[in-house]
Amino acid sequence: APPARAEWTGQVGFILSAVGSAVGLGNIWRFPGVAYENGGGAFLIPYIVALLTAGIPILFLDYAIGHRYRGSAPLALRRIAGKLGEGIGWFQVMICVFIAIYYTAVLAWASSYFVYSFDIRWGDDATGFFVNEYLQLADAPFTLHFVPSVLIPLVIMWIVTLIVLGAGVVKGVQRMNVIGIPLLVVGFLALVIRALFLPGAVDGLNALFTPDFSALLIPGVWVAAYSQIFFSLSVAFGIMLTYSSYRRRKSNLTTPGLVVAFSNSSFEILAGVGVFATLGFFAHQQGIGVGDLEGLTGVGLAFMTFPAIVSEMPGGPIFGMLFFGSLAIAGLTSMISIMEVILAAIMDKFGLTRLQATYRIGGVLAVISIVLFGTTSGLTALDTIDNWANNIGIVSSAVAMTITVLWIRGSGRMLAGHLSALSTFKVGRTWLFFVSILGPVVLGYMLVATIIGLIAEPYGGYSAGYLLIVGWGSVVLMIGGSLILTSRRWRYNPDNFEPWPQ
Ligand code: LEU
Repeated sequence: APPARAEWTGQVGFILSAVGSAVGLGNIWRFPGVAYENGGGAFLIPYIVALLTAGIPILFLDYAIGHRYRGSAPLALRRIAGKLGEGIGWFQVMICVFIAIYYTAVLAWASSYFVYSFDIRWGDDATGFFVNEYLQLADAPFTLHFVPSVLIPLVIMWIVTLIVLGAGVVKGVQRMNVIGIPLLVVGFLALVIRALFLPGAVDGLNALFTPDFSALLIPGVWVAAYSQIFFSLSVAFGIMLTYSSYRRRKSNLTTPGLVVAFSNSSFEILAGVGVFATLGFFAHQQGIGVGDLEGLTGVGLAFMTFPAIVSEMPGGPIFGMLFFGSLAIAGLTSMISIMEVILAAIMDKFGLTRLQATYRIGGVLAVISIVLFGTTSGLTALDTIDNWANNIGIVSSAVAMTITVLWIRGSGRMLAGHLSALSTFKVGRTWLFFVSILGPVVLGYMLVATIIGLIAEPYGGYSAGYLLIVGWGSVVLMIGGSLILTSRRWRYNPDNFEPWPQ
């Protein structure tokens, strides 16, 4: 028989770990830029709609499947929907493989910049420093020279991640979150409060929160809101499913889910406030409007614009350490959850021990990540893979999972009953409507729109050949990988099993 499944020590350990996964790089560097680009204050409407109609409902679905069928994504989904379900589970694992490889790179940069903040190492030209001295970006992608400034923190981050995972669900993952999350909250609150007292802060907040209601008519704004919610809440690609498979038999499922979802969104909005207050200060320094600043999104915001601001600020080193320290802790606790999806699946299917899975599979991924991102090829591949993994990978996975579990298997009512059995917050028709009707239809539409958009207009101005290999190629590898993994033999019969009634 397979070894007994690990269990969190209780509800608090679970909630902190789930919050640790949800709150990550997505909240601190992705959200503020995405919100700003998609209508500022008006983005909050699609964002809240996406949270309530898809984020929370699919979070509950992940919880119900993971808990009732007690398995990693491929195991639990196989138990509910046979080989098709297993294939979707492995597809979710493959999404995590791709995310893991680049997520650690950003984490490594954040930890370098934490150290660099002590003496503002980047000097007066933050952009030049990041691109030329720190990353040493080559002109063409795919030139492989190791860059020690990135290589060293990258190797350290992989070692830390694998040590935590190797120590197990309770002694590693839970402990890391129980220590990390309070630290993150304190550090980040200090940063936001400081930012609010900077001259010009109010202009920044106005720039973020002044609504542009015409943005609500643009479909792309809605797509951006839904993808942001999935990535940020860690739903629909195996993470919350895996974490809830470690909960005890008698568990309140929906109430902690609401705590996790609202904590994550509060943190996200707080990050928007902190980042934009800081940008307001920067615009004020230069005597321009916030709207005229450049580099407000993605990688540029955190590693070019922010360092430049830190250099101009009284007490800059402390501010920089708080910012990059928060980014690193938030990123590390999320990185661990991404890897746990992969390791749990490998342990379940092939019967490896946790240590074997951690060092073998984790080791291989670490090497790939280090070769790709510890070298001069770095930045370009990262944003391309990020775009395809989120907007195509995660959205497809949500559509495939809801259609299979709810339409093909028709398990909606049973799962609603499972969720409500011991929860103070009961779910019923409204939940079923969101996950089984609105979800697949709206998300399916978004997916088609995104695919057409990506074909019509080359992403980020890259060449078609590059996008074919790196962008679409990633999706082909995800599908291929899941087919191969699904075809392998199980070490222990996965169907020899009784679902948990609560
Ligand atoms: N939810 C995480 C974040 O917002 C990402 C996920 C891939 C673990 O950064």
